[in-house]
Amino acid sequence: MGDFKLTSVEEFEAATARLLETGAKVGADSWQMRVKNQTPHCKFGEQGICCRICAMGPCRITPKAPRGICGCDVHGIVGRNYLKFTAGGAATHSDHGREICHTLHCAEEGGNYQVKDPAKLLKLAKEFGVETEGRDIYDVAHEVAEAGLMEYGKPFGFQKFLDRMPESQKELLIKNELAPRAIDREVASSMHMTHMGCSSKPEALIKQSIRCGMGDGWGGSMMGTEFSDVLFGTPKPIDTEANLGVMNADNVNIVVHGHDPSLSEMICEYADDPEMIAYAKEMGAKGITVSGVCCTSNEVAMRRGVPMAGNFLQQENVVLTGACEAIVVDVQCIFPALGPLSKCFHTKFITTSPIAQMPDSDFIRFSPENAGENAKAIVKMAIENFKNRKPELVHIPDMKQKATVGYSLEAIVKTLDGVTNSQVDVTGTTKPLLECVTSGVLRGAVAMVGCNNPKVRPDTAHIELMKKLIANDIIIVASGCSAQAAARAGLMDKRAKDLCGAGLKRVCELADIPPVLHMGSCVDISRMMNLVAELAKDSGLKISQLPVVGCAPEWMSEKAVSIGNYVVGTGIDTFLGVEPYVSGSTEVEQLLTDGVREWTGAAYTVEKDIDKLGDAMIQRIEEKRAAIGI
Ligand code: MSK
Repeated sequence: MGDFKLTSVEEFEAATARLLETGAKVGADSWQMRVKNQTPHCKFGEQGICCRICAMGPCRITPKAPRGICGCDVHGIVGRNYLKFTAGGAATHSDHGREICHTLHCAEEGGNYQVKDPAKLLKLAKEFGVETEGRDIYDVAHEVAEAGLMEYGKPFGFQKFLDRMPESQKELLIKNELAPRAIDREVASSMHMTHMGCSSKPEALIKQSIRCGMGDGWGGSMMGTEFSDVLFGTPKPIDTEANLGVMNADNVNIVVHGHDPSLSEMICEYADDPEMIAYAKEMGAKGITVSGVCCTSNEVAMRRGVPMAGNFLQQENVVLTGACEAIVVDVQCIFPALGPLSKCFHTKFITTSPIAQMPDSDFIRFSPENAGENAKAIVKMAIENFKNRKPELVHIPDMKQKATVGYSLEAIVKTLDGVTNSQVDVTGTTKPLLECVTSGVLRGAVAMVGCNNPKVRPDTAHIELMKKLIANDIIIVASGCSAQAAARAGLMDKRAKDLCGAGLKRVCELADIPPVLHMGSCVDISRMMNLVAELAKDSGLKISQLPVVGCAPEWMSEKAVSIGNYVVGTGIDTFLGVEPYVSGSTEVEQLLTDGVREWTGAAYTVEKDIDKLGDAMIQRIEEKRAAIGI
């Protein structure tokens, strides 16, 4: 392995401890302190048995009070809470997708936003029935964007992207009333169903939770991904680096954080501008370093190779380095704590979206029309802030790993083409990957996704599970903060092949890939859905028969529940390391861990012990292999 060594969680923690010392010096608050203040958590909330959907309550279910004032029992209350949680997540991802549709609608030749992947645009045009012959590419782009926007409110039919599914899964969903209709309708129906005096039957509430999630995964998120590729390019393998050591003490450091690539792409564009670099030098810096946190980071890493400073629970750490001139955020997963924290340093906390406005921030409203001038203003603001640094507070942990990222579905198909000795013409299909799986060289695949959560020692579950799975010849596709945990540890370095079983190691060598493939941000879990759909179609199997599972071992957000629901709705067994708030209802628990299988072909497993969680996934993969006789 030469000088290659994974970075351990203990090393991550030592770096954080050192940064928290700086924080203590300046009187900064931290999530670690706030977790202590909030522990123990409310038991009613944890079990999902508190109802506050009307003003007769709030009602809490106890042995003495088994029903709320309206008479709703614990199963109805838990089910409603679960559906509301899902609707929050589905609305969030889908609104992100909608913003991207609007951005595409504003794209123009020579404008702030342009079409970077015309081939993908033409493919989408065909799917949406948009005429392309002899038309200007931007006319096509605008009509495709409009067709995408119509998916949010169309009065009839199902989500267009369901046509990408194998017929077997699509039919199963339609039969069980789980096929998503208009995206906004699924969110609105969920809110309607959970209103006082509507649904209290667990089956109905869990079914709608799956359907609402499907509207996200096969609707809003998928549009977020596909239309972003049209605008910013479909990712291809690219080298980058990960962990806090990517920040550079000599440079102006701009950290982008959030989810929407429309902002971060523009910031990167202007940070690379020779005029801006010259200005940074004039201000005493050697250059400009842009790095990222959370999914915005994933977006620009996989398209531009922009380094990843950290994931969700690292967001305060970037400010604690004392070397962050500006942390620029768009939407989702942004701690409001960044405002007061930035005030303890010279850092500018810049919010840009009307969706995510926070106290103690500089609000620079970003829109496709003003993107160029505002991105330039933000970069300038960061440069001019360099002189305000307090050198005695600067400490950037000297830790980073190399990573190869950018494995879109298209890139995976291309990269794995020719790995096998197949005589069949398999170009442009998933057949080489299937052949690796059916021959047993690879035992299967796991989609590792989701956040960090202080309930789990940060990053441990992601990293330990990945190590265990690759040692067992199971290839990983990763996204979101899970992908960043992998990159920071070194699991996206191609040299990590030496940690794999013999089969996966061979595949990594032949295809020249790392064992953990970075598929992008949270909305890009839709790429994984397209991948399994293609695998099922190319193999003639149902999705639920493939030796593939999903896992979110450290999840925390409403979006993660929406994702879990669409992964299960797609027919993929999903393993969680953090309990959803449903333990108060045996009926809801039973439905999620077993009952939904009849409707979708898959179900949830919840296991907090990481080792057992890994064993359970391996066992499920082996069971699926045995069931199809491979
Ligand atoms: S950023 S949703 S903490 S994965 Fe997509 Fe990370 Fe979870 Fe946010």
